[in-house]
Order: sequence, then structure tokens, then C-alpha cells
Amino acid sequence: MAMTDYLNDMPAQGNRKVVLVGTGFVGMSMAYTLMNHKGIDELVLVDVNTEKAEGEAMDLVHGLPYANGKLKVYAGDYSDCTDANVIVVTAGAAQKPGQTRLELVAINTKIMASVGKSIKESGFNGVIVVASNPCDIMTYVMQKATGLHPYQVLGSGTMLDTARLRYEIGNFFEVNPASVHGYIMGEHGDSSFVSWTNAYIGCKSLLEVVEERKVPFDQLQRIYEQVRDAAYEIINKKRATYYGIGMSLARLVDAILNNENTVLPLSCYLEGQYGHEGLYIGVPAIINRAGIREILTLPLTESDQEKFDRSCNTLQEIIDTTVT
Ligand code: 6V0
Repeated sequence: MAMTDYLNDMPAQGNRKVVLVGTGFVGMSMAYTLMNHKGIDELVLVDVNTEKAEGEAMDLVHGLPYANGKLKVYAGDYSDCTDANVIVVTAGAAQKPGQTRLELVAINTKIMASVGKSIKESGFNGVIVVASNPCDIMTYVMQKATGLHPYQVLGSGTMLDTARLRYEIGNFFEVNPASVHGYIMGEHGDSSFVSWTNAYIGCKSLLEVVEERKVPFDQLQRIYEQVRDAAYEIINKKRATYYGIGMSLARLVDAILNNENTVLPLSCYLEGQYGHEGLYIGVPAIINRAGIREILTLPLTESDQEKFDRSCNTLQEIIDTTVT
């Protein structure tokens, strides 16, 4: 099915409505960030723990007089999805200290399948963003459960990892992270990698900057490892990570609602790009109100292509053995 086949049937954007499923740390960090944006009209909180959703809504609305006063925030249920533009799913178990994202697959697959079924029954036809871990697999399960076009369902993928990367590079080279361009690609997890040949400071190749400043290449590897292991470190120190992902999700919701055609690294459904198909994995893509407009295929070195293949194989094996 082409993207244009479902575009005309999507909800109008006169009333910009976002439904959050899962009002835990991650979901509420996004909700709090969205409160301070002017771009949405209605925010509905859904959780299996209805009291939690109600309490969170009560707490949030008390900030409205000092933020976006015309925003409607309330606890709801899946009937609220029918005319929503975007649903963000952050429901499910989170990593415990020492646990990998992939170890959450069994429990969160069940949750995603049941949330997806309820979304489908509501008649929702907007864009779904999945952040629950393991993110790439959960996005796959959500697409299967809802039957929506694979481009209408996307995962936050390596958006947070990429933000961490840009922050660390900016910090090391003393450049504003907004001027650092580059992506963590692959699984949102341990098999991710950085395509250094596609990384830039401004318009200048990062590898050239590294050479000019005589920075040992090991330093880049150290930055990558810091980024890869950041979640483990934060979870060890404070048991959960949520502000960074909350801000990433709010940025992504803006990009969708504003029909921005912005490039972000997300978990996207591959249909032959980078030599793979039939799975969700982190790649840069152009995002607008239809979800994924187009996946950008970057030129990868042979060794990066091998890393990408390994990451795809890791995810495919889990899909084959655990999900289907
Ligand atoms: P949390 O604080 O335990 O919140 C989870 C929420 O989900 C709770 O309020 C639950 O009641 C709710 N929930 C559970 N089952 C259901 C259900 N069937 N329907 C509706 N709601 C349900 O976890 P936290 O918010 O910290 O993490 C949520 C998910 O995000 C986890 O899977 C994390 O691993 C994942 N993260 C993803 C990141 C990313 O970059 N994609 C980053 C950080 C965490």
C-alpha cells in the first residue's frame, strides 16, 4: 500500500490530539515537556493503572495556568484514540539494574499486543510512536497488532542514543550539540553503532576535524561506548532514565503534528533499504504527519554495513523465536 492511500483518511489536524499510553516515568516526562509546547490542543493519559493516569492528569492540569492554558489534559481510555492524531506508547516493564533491553521482550510483547488490539478496535488512523523496550521489536509487534501501514507506526529507535552522541561529541569538541550531525544506527540497544563517515561538525567531516586536532581515533570509540552504556549507568545510579527520552518523544510528536519533514533517526520499517526488509530498526528518516515519509539511505563503509547486518540479524532472530 502506498503512503498516499491512507493519508486522506487520517484525522484532520484542526484539533491536535495526542494520546499517551503508559503514564510512568517516560510517558510523563514527555507529557510534562509537551505541556510547555504550544503545538497541541488535547493530551489524553491512558494506563492500565487508571488511578495513576487520573492522578497524573490532576497534577499536570495545575501547571496549565503557567503554561499552555488552552490545552485540555485528562485521563481517558481507548475510545479517546478514535480521533487522535498521534498515540505514544510507553507502557510496559522497564530495565532493572544490569538487565538488557532485550530481556524485556516476553513481558512487553504481551503488553504491546493487547494495547495494539485496543487501539485497532478504536478505529484509530493516525501515527503511533512506540518507546517501550526493546523498542525495535515492540514497534514491530505494534504494527502487526494494529494492522496499520508500516510507515504509520514508528519507534523512537536511536533518537535518544543519537541525542546522547551529539551531546558527548559537542562536549568533547566544545561545539554546541545542535551543530553536531550524525547518527547512532541499528538496534536501540547493545548492537547499535555510529556511522563516523557520515558524522559532521557543521558541514565539516568529523573525521577531518579529528585528524586536524590530532585526536586519537580511540577517543571516538570511547564516546560511542559512553553513549551505548549510558542507560546502564543512569539506571544503576537512579533506577530509570526518562528526561532525555521524554524530550526526544516530545520533539518527535512536534515533528509529526507540524508536518515538518524533519530528519530524525527512528525505528523504521525496512523494505529493502540497506539490504534488509520486514523489520523495524534505527535509521534516519524524513518524518511528517503521515509518519515515515522516506527512509534516508546513507553510504555505509563495508565495516558499518557489517555492523548494520549484525544488528538486523540480532533483531530478526528475536522476532523469529519470540514474537511470531
Ligand atoms: P514505568 O515507570 O514502570 O511505567 C510504565 C507504565 O506502563 C506504568 O504506569 C504501567 O502501569 C503502564 N502499563 C503497564 N502495562 C500496561 C498496559 N497493558 N496498558 C497500559 N499501561 C500499562 O516505566 P518507564 O516509564 O520508566 O519505562 C517505560 C518503557 O520505556 C520501558 O519499556 C522502558 O524500558 C522504555 N524506555 C525506552 C527508552 C527509549 O529510548 N526508547 C528510554 C527509556 C525507557
